[in-house]
Amino acid sequence: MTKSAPKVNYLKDYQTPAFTVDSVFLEFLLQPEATQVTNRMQIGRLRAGDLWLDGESLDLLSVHLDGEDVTSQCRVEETGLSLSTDKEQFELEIVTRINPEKNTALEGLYRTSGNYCTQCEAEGFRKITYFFDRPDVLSVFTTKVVADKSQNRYLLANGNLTESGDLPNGQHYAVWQDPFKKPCYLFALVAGNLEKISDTFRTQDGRDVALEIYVEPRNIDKCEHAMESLKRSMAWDESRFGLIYDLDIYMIVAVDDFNMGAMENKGLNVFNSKFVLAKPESATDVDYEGIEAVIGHEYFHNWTGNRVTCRDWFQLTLKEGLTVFRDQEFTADMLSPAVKRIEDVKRLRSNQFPEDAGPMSHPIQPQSYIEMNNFYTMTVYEKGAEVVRLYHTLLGEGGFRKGMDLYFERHDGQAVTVQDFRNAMADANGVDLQQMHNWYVQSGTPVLKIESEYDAQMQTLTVNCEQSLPETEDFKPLLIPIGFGMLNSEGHSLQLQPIESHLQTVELRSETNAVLKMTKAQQQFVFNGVQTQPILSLLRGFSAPVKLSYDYSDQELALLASADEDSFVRWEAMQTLLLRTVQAKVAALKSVEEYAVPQLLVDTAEKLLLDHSLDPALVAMSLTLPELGYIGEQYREVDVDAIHQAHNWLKNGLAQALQDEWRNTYLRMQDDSEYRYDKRQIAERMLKNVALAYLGCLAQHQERVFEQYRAQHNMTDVLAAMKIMLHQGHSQTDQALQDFYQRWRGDNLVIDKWFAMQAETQNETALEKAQSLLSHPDFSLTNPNRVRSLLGVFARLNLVGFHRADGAGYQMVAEQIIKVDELNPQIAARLLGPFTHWKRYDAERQKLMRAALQRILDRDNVSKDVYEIASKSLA
Ligand code: 0A1
Ligand code: ZN
Repeated sequence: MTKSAPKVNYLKDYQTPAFTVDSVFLEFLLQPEATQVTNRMQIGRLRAGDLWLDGESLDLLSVHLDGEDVTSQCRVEETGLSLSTDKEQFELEIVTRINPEKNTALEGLYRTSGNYCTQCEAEGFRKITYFFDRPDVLSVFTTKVVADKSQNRYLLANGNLTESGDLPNGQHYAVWQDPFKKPCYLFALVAGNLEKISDTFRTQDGRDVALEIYVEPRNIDKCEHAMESLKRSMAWDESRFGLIYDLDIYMIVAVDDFNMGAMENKGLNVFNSKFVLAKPESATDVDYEGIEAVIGHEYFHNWTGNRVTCRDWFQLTLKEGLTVFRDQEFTADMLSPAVKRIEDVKRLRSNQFPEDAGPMSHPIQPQSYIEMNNFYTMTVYEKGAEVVRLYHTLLGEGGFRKGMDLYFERHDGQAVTVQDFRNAMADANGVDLQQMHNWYVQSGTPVLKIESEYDAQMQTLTVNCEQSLPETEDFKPLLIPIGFGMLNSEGHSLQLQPIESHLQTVELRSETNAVLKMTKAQQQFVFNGVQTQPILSLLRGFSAPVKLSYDYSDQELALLASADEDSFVRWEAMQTLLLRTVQAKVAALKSVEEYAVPQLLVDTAEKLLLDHSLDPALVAMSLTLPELGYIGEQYREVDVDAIHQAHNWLKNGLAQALQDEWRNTYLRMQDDSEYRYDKRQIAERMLKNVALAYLGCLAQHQERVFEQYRAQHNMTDVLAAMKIMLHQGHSQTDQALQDFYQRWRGDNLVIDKWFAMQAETQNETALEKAQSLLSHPDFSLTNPNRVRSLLGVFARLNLVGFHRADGAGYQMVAEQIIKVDELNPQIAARLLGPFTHWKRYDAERQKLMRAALQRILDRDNVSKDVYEIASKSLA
């Protein structure tokens, strides 16, 4: 908490550590309000100078240097402790006291549902004890946990259990040893009355690893999918990357109060329960997929993050971009690569692109930060993963694997930089990847402008490409692989023949599929033997995180949507047609022009619905209207009401025009068999529920929606039906909402959905609804999931309610952010997101949004987290 402007940290100021901590012994005497932590470190000197240890909100009890009491010689400041010594090698023992019960920021050691747990990334360890809280200080940790036995059946920490037993006064203890050196951000401790499910995994090299998932007793029936996901992750990392698990035990703990998704602490992952607990009645397909992905993500960190870690926090994308790429590939292999790719592109475009166009825009390797927690962003994670994917696209699966192997060979046990990763990729393949550096240091979404010229006489096609970064002077060209193909007017792929001099820059992946390697600001690619004017298929597979600008006609898009060999391009073409239609309607609403849904759009949609050879998931995604936020992105000034109106208009229009097809599709996709999490069932449910959403627009099909709710077949179908009822304002909505609440009260994750679906519903009373939910007995400002379900969803997705013209939406959210900031700054800072885009709205709304930001900022006790985001957005 601070009044004067807080300190800024710069990458350029990086200095290697002055000391090493070879080993550390920690002892925790757990008490809810007064936990005593003894920290005994074996320290070695690397450079001359005083000792500085990071520490925050700690009660210092004593300090001993090689057994001598030096407590009074320590200078204790708000952010740490310093001590003068010129010893080369010494033991330092520090005893502190902390209060886990009062810790509502959920960083360091805190309590959740009466249990103890920790969160140390990025800089939480300093709230547990004084330490070198930086990722390039790696130590061997031994942890002894002592606690009351009746309240804490399990005592867990990183590594292998080496000792345990009973103590007097109803206490017991456990000692855990982690043989692998690690930075303190990977430390974890958990204690409490949990229950576990156990399994084993036999590694490729024949070792049996014990797998354990710990949850609150009431959730013990919801762990199976997480356990299966873990085993699949372990097998996948062995087969795809040759990476084998290294300890004898792997533990996962699910907690209800967690700031993020999950945390990869060595051998003891702590998870937001949202990414562990599932059963068909209470979790959707999206939840199941999320669990598999996050379990995979944290598991994959064991190598990309833990065995090889980051030198400093500016390198965060080294572990996160790479691990997200790995979890994306894992999900793609488990389900459908085509579907997964589209899901990831949607996520990137609706979340990362806006971030990169707003005041918090930063490169995947940021150059400075005030509060590191603010940089766990879509940019560092998702754009970072796209950049890792570029290496994969450029080098191919085999080349990428060679690079990974060399990376581990060189850097196992080290704390390294993104440059080290790039060097491994380059050296393993004997190629120069220096230009990739430009992706790490420039922010903003690049624009790739393409024009083509067909010369009928010469039968050549020239593709002119130009890249730029809006608002970046002195822009350095990026290495951009462009997935490329050509179709004739019947939709058949054409053979690609690059001219002789372009054989280096056009890499043929098959006869009809190429990657154009763009390295210059402007570049030409020329093809021979093109007999008719072709239709271009561009950026296949979304081969780079750019905005493509190419002047397609509607007819070309319609053809691509049904005929291209690349599923991303097919999806994209259909989405562009839908987007154009909404945009045309928005324009028409502002004039007095009439505008009808174009027949070409209806025909193309119909064609997709009638082509039963297509993957239902791809049809479903193609025919889902672009999100309001994404549509808004296309405008310099967002007209919320017009976009909302045009969106509904198109949905109704398509519902009417294709009623029979929607009904037939709905019936064709119905399946009464038992719920399974598999590719086919997921795809069919997806298409069925898209069809139902269109049918829900039509009065004569209302009953069908309620019927699906009543059938209670599984949560995917129940939730889909409820959202349709809410969106359309069906007469049975209140009845269903009440029924849903009664059925699920007490199940936190399902009640989160109940809050979220109401917070998301856009109508004239949206704000009043959100306000009334704030005083619902189940609402809580201290539980991050609940805060996100109501306030996060409302501010981000309820454009109509949040952006109400009178500013009441802004006011409500601002008031709550102020309250949250006093409890949990990290969560408060994340809620600010929607306010930061104030420049995109009309003058009156801009004024109101800025006023709200100012009010949030102008408080004596504003946190650094909130200060950084609010001040940067107002600047
Ligand atoms: N490393 C985790 C994400 C994470 C980051 C910060 C946290 O608290 C501030 C918690 C988790 C991951 O990528 O999964
Ligand atoms: Zn991660």
